[in-house]
Amino acid sequence: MLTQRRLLSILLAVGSIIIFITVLTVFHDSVGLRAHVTHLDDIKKLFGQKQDHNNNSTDTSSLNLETVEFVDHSPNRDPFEVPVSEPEGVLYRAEDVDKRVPATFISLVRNSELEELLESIAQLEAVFNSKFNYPWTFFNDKEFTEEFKEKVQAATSSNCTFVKIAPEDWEEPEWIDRKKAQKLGQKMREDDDVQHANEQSYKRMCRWNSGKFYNHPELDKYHYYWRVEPKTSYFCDIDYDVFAYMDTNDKDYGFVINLYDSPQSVGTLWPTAKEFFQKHPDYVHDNNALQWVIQENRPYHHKLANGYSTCHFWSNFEVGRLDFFRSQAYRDYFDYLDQKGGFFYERWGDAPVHSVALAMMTDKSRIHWFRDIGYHHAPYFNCPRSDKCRGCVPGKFSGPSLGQENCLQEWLKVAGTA
Ligand SMILES: Nc1nc2c(ncn2[C@@H]2O[C@H](COP(=O)(O)OP(=O)(O)OP(=O)(O)O)[C@@H](O)[C@H]2O)c(=O)[nH]1
Ligand SMILES: [Mg+2]
Repeated sequence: MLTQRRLLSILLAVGSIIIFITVLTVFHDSVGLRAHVTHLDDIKKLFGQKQDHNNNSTDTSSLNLETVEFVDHSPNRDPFEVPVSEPEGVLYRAEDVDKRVPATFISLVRNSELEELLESIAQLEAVFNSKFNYPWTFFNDKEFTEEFKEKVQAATSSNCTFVKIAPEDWEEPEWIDRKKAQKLGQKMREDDDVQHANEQSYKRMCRWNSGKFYNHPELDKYHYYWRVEPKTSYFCDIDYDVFAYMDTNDKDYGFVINLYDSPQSVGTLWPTAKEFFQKHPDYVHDNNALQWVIQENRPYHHKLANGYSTCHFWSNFEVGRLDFFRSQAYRDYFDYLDQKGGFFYERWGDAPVHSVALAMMTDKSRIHWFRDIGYHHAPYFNCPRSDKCRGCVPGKFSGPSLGQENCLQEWLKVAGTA
């Protein structure tokens, strides 16, 4: 009897343990499931979407790119009034030869701009590159002349490479109606006074800078580029390796000037980009700078550009990580825009095209304002308050009538000063 009772108690105890373990497992699973669902909910809230990974199509009708909540990171003081020094963190110097990264200056330039280009090269060599010896790569849709090559090579002790762009990378793709493009460009120039709108070569230049340069085999060996134009000035000594700074700090892009664009030139750029991001919400970065893209401080711009602030990084200066542009995401983005024809039927500039992509597809902390690099391309300046600079007025952005074109405050509001 005693033995039977003991057996019964043992069975009861074992049963209880089994029930306890089963309950615990179900509870654990349900907690796990809840966490998972919450995570999905968060993602959906962020993108306002339903994803179907099985057939690779995405119902994104409610992807919200119209409004965004953001934390205001505006600096306390006008950044143009603040003394400027080198960026924080580890900086590599001329003597750190083993810290050089694969990088090149690039310049798309015409033979006729030789003298103005030599000016730019001389200044950049003086303030930076005579210390670091990064190579130069020059691109042209025509053959460079011997005189051009000789004089340019004589302006630097670094290696220079001269590249002729293939016609298929330069000219209109076959789906573009050139007559229509010419007509629309003429109209945009006459009716809206959009500069260069009637110039075929300008539009080709913008398209090449938007979607072609990074694919050129001559750049395959490089990770970073620094774009240089003729008729530009560099006012400040740069005593650290800018490319190594980009690399060490995981930066995708560096700019000096942040501007509003001519809204007529990009009338359908943002609606087209939005369409693209609706189709590829997975390309939209969580820590994006959407607010900078859609802010409405200049209602006229916002209206004519159909919801785009027109703010952009002025791309005649840019230091960029080539793999950002070589990524599948950027390639898909460019191809989508290219198919829509806006490089020729409007006058989409490479600056807003790069800028919208960067704002949406990378972490905004990977975009750096080189506040310490003094720069001028008419009619705008970046002139730091620093004893490393000379030849420009500290804090000056432009002549008096163009101050409203500065969008830097809007960028800093969204991204801070890092
Ligand atoms: N090879 C070549 N280079 C070009 C052509 N069009 C423009 N570029 C170059 O592309 C860059 C941008 O052209 P710019 O004419 O300076 O354009 P922008 O800066 O918007 O206009 P500006 O205010 O006049 O300087 C410059 O480095 C030019 O030399 C072209 O048809 N062929
Ligand atoms: Mg220029």
